[in-house]
Amino acid sequence: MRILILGGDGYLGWPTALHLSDRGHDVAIGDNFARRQYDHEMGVESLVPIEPLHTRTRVWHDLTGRIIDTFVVDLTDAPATYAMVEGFRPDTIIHFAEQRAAPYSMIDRKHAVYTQTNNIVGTLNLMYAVGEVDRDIHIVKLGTMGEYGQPNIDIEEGWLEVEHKGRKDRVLYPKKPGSFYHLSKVHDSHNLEFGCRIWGMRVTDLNQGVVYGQQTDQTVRDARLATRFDYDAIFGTVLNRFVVQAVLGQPLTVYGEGGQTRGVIDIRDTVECIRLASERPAARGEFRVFNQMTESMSVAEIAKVISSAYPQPVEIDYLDNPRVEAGKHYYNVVHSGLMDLGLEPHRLSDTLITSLFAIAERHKHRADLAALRPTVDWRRTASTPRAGHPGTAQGPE
Ligand code: NAD
Ligand code: USQ
Repeated sequence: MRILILGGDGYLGWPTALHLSDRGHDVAIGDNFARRQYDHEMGVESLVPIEPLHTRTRVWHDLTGRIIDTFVVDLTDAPATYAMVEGFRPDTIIHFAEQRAAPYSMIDRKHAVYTQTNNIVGTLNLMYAVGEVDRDIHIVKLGTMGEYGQPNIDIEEGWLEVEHKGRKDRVLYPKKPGSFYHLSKVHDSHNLEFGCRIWGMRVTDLNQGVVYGQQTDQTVRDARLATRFDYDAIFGTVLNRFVVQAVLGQPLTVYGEGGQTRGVIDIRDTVECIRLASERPAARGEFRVFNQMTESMSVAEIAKVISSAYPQPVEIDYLDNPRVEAGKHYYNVVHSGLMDLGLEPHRLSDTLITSLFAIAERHKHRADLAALRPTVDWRRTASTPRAGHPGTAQGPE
């Protein structure tokens, strides 16, 4: 298949590009390097050094003979987005290309507006490009488990059968997201489902849980193929952060009492889920939703697993929660769709955690302790994300 990976320079997009290229697909990447720009803006860096995209694709070509084309395109630029889709003519587009950090979207008005504009307008431009160029292109869109929030009923895979006053219907599952970032994903889902109804588009919306891990079968072949490993309080996700905190001898930062429960997934399963969804496209007019997670864990449980696996004593700090989110709640998620397509999940294991400790150990000299503490407060309309780094996102307004 010809597969265009938008956001292919990012944490998940890059290893997905390698995974699909390794399977023999013709892969191209589109990215505007916004993610590298946020690092400059916030004064943070991936713990594992990452190469420029042109070096990554050259190294992959030298190792395998396979070519990955690149398009430097901002999805909010409609003509450039159309030209990319028209020029590459993909069978499948995998869309990772959004601002994906909840704390970044909650810094202040400017960052909330930037996040929603970047994500929603980018996706809308992509939908129109597909609508005009070829409606049979299958869009595989990265959504998030956080679209659902933490409802007091079971979370189904995207759709809910409801009976109300004696009548029945099948509706998009009601959403209760917890940040302006997560809200942008809800708006995307609704726009895409509408595209399926009006234009007969083929869409798979992958509601993914929190990803952990850093290596895949392809990225380990050469250090220059490494993907990002974020540990700072804006972009670092919880399990990866706890691993780095343990190795640095810093307390694990549990927000609140840690009863908040999330779906989680190993990065090796992420790339495999994307392959499975791409190779078995949604039908014409179908808005197909999968819950892309393999297990549920509370934050306190994650902290316990990491601290027990680390050979030295690890302290756990229960901080006042800077976010507004349910502390203890019901959480039961249906996630059988990707298993039905053949996913064989990696469960969180001591082996994986030990390998993450080793990666963090190797690069710990690059860590900046000041970047570990949370600075963005959901209850305020403006936070200072970093002393000396007030935040300068240039979002269209
Ligand atoms: P990332 O920030 O590392 O990668 C996103 C990439 O998209 C970056 O390379 C960025 O430069 C690019 N991008 C952003 N806006 C763009 C635009 N307007 N035009 C072109 N390129 C643009 O994020 P990630 O962790 O790899 O996440 C990828 C996707 O998966 C996101 O949509 C995210 O919401 C979703 N997701 C991530 C996780 C996770 O734990 N990392 C979990 C669930 C869902
Ligand atoms: N948390 C802590 N301590 C920390 C960091 C986080 O207790 O040091 C808690 C948060 O309060 C939250 C949970 O851990 O309850 C998850 O936080 P996170 O930062 O790991 O993840 P989140 O903000 O939800 O966002 C990440 C990705 C996002 C993706 C989402 C999947 O950045 O792109 O959409 O995970 S999900 O959580 O299922 O919505």
